[in-house]
Amino acid sequence: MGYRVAVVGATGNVGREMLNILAERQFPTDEIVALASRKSLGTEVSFGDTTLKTKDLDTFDFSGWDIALFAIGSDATKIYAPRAAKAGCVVIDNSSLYRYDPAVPLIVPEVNADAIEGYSRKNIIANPNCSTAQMVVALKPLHDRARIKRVVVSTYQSVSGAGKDGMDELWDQTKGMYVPGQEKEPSKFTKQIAFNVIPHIDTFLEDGSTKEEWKMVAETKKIIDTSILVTATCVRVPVFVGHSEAINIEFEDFLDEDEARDILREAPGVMVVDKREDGGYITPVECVGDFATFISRIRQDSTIDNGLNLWCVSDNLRKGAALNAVQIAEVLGQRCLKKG
Ligand code: 11C
Repeated sequence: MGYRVAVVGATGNVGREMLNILAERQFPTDEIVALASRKSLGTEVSFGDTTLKTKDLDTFDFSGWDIALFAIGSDATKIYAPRAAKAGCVVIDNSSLYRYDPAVPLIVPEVNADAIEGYSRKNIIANPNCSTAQMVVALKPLHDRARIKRVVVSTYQSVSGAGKDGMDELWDQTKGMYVPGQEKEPSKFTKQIAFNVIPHIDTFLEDGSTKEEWKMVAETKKIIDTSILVTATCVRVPVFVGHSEAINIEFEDFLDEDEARDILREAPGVMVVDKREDGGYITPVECVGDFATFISRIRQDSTIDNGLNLWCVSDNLRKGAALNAVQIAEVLGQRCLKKG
């Protein structure tokens, strides 16, 4: 006995990963449907050893379906998520549309699973931005021990965060560097991404920060603790999958680097790889396809009284999106829903 599950946006980077992870983790499904926009109708997507043909989201009736994992943009989510929720299907939404709504829980299961109880107010649960998800997994156990005052984070975000078009642009532009006549001008990104880095993700805000940076601030507060101050610089790098973050943390209480390492070794969802030698740390290519948030380079920041630095890497399509959504579905199943 299991649930009737819909994956909405099943042909995109995140939708495909959702199907992979539901199958990998043997999520209890009685029935699964892959939904997409009309232009992708009939496209085949994998679910474990089987293949699903996508159906039309626009005409789909969510009545009798238990859970819908949404991986479409905010504009389309605004139309279809309320429709599903109203039909009694719990929406787990990967867009930013509902994240800051006080009536919608924003969940990272390792950090604030208890907040899921609030889902019934709208029948919607929000999934955080990928850069936030991996960071809060690392921060929460340290906050519980020594109370975080302030976080300074710089991100190194892969092009898959910008969808398949972002990946294609990096691939085509890189090839175009070597093949005369195949040069590719930037279109998805604002500047050349091949052999370059771009300090700009999402739109600019009035204070000079970007929306991506603002999301890391607002979401960390909502998920862990409103008192934590966060300042972020988000940067796109020519990596296909895997976001990296250099995180500087200032605590209220002193936290020794060895104790921090021990705490993180025990923390759910975290894998510590931290040897002070060549290669004794994790890089994005090594995290692809993995469930964990990897922490390396844990060290004291001697420029302040209670400071630590660390390096945090995770598969942005997994912990940053699809895995976190499936983990939310697991918690929902265990705590809130009856199996069909
Ligand atoms: C990126 N983090 O890497 C973004 C993608 O708010 O869910 C996810 C945007 C979001 O471009």
